Amino acid sequence: MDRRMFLHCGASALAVGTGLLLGSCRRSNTIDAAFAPYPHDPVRAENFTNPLFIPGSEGPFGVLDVTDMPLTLSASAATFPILAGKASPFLLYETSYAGRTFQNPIFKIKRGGRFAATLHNGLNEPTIIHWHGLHIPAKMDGHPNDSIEAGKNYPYAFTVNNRGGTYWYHTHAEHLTAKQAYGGLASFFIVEDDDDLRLSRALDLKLGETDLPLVIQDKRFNAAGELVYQPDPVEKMMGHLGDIMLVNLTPNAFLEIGPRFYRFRCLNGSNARIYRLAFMRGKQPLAYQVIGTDGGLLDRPYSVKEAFLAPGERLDVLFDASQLRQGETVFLKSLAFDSMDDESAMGMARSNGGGRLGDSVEFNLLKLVVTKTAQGPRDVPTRLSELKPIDIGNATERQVRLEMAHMRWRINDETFRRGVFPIDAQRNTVEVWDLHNAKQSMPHPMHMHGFHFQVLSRKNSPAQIRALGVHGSGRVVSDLGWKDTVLVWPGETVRLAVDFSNDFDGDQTYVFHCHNLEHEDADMMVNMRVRA
Ligand SMILES: [Cu+2]
Repeated sequence: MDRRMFLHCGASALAVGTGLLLGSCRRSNTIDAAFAPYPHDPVRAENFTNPLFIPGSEGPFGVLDVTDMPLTLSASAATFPILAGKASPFLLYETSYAGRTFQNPIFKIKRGGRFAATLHNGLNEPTIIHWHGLHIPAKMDGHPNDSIEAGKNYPYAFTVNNRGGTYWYHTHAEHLTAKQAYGGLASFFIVEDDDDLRLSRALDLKLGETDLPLVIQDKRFNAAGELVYQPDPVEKMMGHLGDIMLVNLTPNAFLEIGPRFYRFRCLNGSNARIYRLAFMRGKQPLAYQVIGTDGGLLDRPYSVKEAFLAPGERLDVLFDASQLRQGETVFLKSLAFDSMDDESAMGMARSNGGGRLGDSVEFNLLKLVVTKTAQGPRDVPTRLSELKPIDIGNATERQVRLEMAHMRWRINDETFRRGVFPIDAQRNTVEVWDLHNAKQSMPHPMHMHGFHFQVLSRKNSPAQIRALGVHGSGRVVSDLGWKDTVLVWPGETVRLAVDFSNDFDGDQTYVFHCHNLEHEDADMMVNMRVRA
């Protein structure tokens, strides 16, 4: 028994002894070795027979231009057919406009436009919406303290000054985020600016046709095809993994494409699963170009063959299907990787409804088949946008430790408490943060509300991250550009710069938290106050 195994079993025995955790001391690779096919199993390519759900101009994920157009958004319980048309309990944001109704509308807005919406809580428990990635006053941000009771309304009104890009919105109710987001309360918020329009024109990209938002999620269903969320104590601590992969809520999805460029705006909308995204022609990974991250377009396209995407993060990519023959098939996959969960001191492999699909299994997300013939422009612009580095000349340094103590994940020894401000910053100052993840830990996707940051470097990264470095600073492609969520692996130190400039009235209290939603709900979150 090696040291790590010993830690596992020791910690498990301790956990069982204290009644906090139940389970055995298996390692994740033991579980994966037992992988067996099941209905909708994403490992089997032949299962991919469902047309990908494409956002239209109404209905589920309908695209709604909300520039200067107030609306009412109601969060409510509904049913939604996901598996083979079987109705499943689901939570939806609903709105209507000009005779059209929308469920989980994809909001589209021009940079500088005014957004106004009243959230109506039609659930039987508190909720609130967080506009993930938007630079808006704290009162508009969906702080968990602002959760509203059932039947109540919350007014939102703000100007969207963010760069063009792929943002999103989702529930942020205190201790209920994981359950409600998993249940369905999430969609895209797309901001358009001149850089975006220029790219769309250059490659003749159209939202809903050749420019496709793809929300990637893993979920579990019962035998009746109903969505199930019943995390056990281990999953509450490690994060909840599903075994059926949904892209735009389609299990085993395929998309018919033509020999041209496609823009895929990938959003990891999963509670806890990390994806290692690659486009595979058989066993051959095809290069694709990363053009944007959380906060919009990069300075130029970066050609890669794979990239990690953690919960909350976005990766905007161009895929060139002109390299494929008619009838040829390519899979967007998540490649196998070391989840590093078992570095954690309490060391339980994440169980998974029988342990069918762990991170060391390679599986498919979306099948692309070339059936169309229409070609498109071939010249990807060499310049996409301008990225101004944050001036860190006078920056204040801040150390942020991520670790577990007394069976809880903590940020600088803190868990979330109202009225306590472990991160207290000053408006119009620049800070440089070192996010240190403990060696005995698991990967934590850390999300900052209200402000975007720039990743400066990665140190002590695990080999699977070092191998993907695109700069001497150890950064990987998903670190480039403006970020609101960054994945910090066990033992790693991620250095970032953040500029707290804002012109909002008074002190602003946001949160900084882990976007593994089970971690968030277990209070791996702190108030982040920016004093006026
Ligand atoms: Cu975490």
